[in-house]
Amino acid sequence: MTSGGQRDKLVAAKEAWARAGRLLTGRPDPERARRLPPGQRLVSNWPVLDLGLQPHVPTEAWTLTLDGAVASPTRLNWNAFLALPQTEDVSDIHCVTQWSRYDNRWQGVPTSVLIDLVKPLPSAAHVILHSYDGYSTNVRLEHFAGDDCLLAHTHDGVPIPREHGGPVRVVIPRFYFWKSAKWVKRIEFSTVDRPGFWEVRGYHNVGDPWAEERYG
Ligand SMILES: Nc1nc2c(c(=O)[nH]1)N[C@H]1C(S)=C(S)[C@@H](COP(=O)(O)O)O[C@H]1N2
Ligand SMILES: [Mo]
Repeated sequence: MTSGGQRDKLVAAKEAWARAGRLLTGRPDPERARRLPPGQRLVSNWPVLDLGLQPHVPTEAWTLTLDGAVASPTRLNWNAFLALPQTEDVSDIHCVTQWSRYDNRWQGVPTSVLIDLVKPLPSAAHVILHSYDGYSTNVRLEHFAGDDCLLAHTHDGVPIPREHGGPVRVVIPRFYFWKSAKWVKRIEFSTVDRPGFWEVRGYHNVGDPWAEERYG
């Protein structure tokens, strides 16, 4: 476990990257002609990135709250979550710190199922994801609803390990991986946008890897 001092250093280093515009190539790929976005390099391992805190959330104690600008706010426990329709999706990971990892096979509940469950109000245009470690990140509702987006409990056939966000993490493949909240505990639907942990520290509000939306 990382100490508070190490954690502050890590966060400060990443903020400095944003100020310096590190890793920007100036050659975006808006047509997504290449599978690997500009400035990324392919890895075969799976790096762990967090704030130095990996919460332990046993499935018996796990709940997911869905609230905010919705008609039917709800809270799911583990069994209720597993009873929802499940999906499988294979996608690539692109982390803003430059690594990409291809062909991740995720299993879990499609975000579209959760959206149908709570029925966002017509005014709800944003989703704020809150996690058990105090992390948060924001995404537009239309992007969160993408057909490759899910709340995953399984990766490549095994339960997502604690360091990678188990028991349940968000997966939003079209954006840099900081948008994919690990250890998710609350999905807040909102009429107003609210930048999350990295977004207030110099990282882009949207985060499209092919547009090199690393910072902004
Ligand atoms: N709850 C939470 N989610 C998080 C983070 C975090 O610190 N806490 N880090 C983000 C960042 S910056 C990245 S790159 C990915 C890393 O996921 P991984 O450790 O499974 O590779 O998780 C994202 N989701
Ligand atoms: Mo990241």
